Amino acid sequence: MKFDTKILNKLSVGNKKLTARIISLVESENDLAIDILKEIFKKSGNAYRIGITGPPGAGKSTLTNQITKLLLSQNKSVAIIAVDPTSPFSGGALLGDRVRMNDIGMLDNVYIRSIATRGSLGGLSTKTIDIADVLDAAGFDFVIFETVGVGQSELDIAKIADTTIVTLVPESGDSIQAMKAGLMEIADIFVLNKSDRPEADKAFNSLQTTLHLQNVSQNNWNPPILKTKALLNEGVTELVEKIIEHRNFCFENITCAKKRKEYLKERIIDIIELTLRKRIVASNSQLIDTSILDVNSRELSPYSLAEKILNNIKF
Ligand SMILES: Nc1nc2c(ncn2[C@@H]2O[C@H](COP(=O)(O)OP(=O)(O)OP(=O)(O)O)[C@@H](O)[C@H]2O)c(=O)[nH]1
Ligand SMILES: [Mg+2]
Repeated sequence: MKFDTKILNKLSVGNKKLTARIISLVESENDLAIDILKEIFKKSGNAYRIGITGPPGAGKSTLTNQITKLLLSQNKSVAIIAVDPTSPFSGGALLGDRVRMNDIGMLDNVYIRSIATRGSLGGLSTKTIDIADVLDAAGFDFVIFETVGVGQSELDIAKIADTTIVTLVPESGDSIQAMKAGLMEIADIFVLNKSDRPEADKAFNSLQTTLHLQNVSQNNWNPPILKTKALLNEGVTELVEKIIEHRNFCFENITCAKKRKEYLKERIIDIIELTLRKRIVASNSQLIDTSILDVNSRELSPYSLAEKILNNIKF
C-alpha cells in the first residue's frame, strides 16, 4: 500500500495510534522511513530534550514518572524514550514497576516508547534520535530519554539531550563508580535519589567533595546536586525547577544551540556512514561471498579485499 506523506500532517500529541504507526515505519529502516524522516524533520526542533541516566535501579523510571506528572500538571506534554530498559518500560519488570509506569503511559499528553539498541551497529544515536524527531514533530513539549549508565549509550544520550540528569543513590562508592563510567562529565544536574536512606547525607557530602575536586563545570554552568525521594515524590518540584533553570541558561548562553549544531553535524556523518556501508555491502555481497574462501585460506587478506571493493566505488 502506498504511504501518503500527507498523513504526517495529522501527527499530533493526541493521535497516539498514528504516532505509534509512524515510529514503527521509521524503525523499519527502508526508503519509506527515510521519506518520512525527511518530511517530519521540518516540523521538529521544538521539543526540549532531557536525558536521565545513572546506574541500574537508581530510580530513573520512578523519577521520570514523577517529573512527567509534574510537567503534565503544568499543561505540558511529555514523550518518554526508554533506551535498553532493564525494568518498568520493557514490560519484563516486576508487576509493581509495570503498574507504576502504566500509570502515566495511559494518560493523554504522554507517550512512552521503549527501544532496544544494544548490539546494533551505530545504533543508539540514529535510531533514538529518529524516534525523538517523530515525537518532537508530533508536538511534544518534552522528550525524556532514560538510559542505564553502564556503557556507551549514556554518553551518546548526553549529546542529544539539552539537559542531562545523572541519577545516583547513596550506595557507598556510587560517585566513584559514576566517575569511572564517565558520568561525571556529562551531568548538567546530579540527583541523589533514595535520599530517604540513612546514608544519604554522607553520600551527598562525598559527592559534593568529588565534584569539587573534579571541578566539573559545563560551560560555566556548575552542575548542582539535588536530593530526591522519587518514590515519595519529594524533591521533584525542585528538580523540575532546576531543569527549567538549566534550559534558560542553556538558551541564553547559546550552549544549547551550539550543542544542537554539533550534534546535527555528527548526525549527518552517522547517516552517511550507515548509508554508505549499507550500499557498499549490498552491491558487493556476491564478491564478498565468493572471495571469502580465498580470505579463509589466507591467499587474500581482508585488507586487500576491502581495498579492492573501495577502489571500485564510483561517486
Ligand atoms: N527507598 C527508595 N526507593 C526508591 C526510590 N525511588 C525509586 N525507588 C525504588 O527503586 C527501585 C528501582 O526503581 P526504578 O525507577 O525502576 O529504577 P531505574 O533506575 O529506572 O531502574 P533500571 O531502569 O532497571 O535501571 C524500585 O523498586 C523503586 O520503587 C526512593 O526515592 N527511595
Ligand atoms: Mg528504568
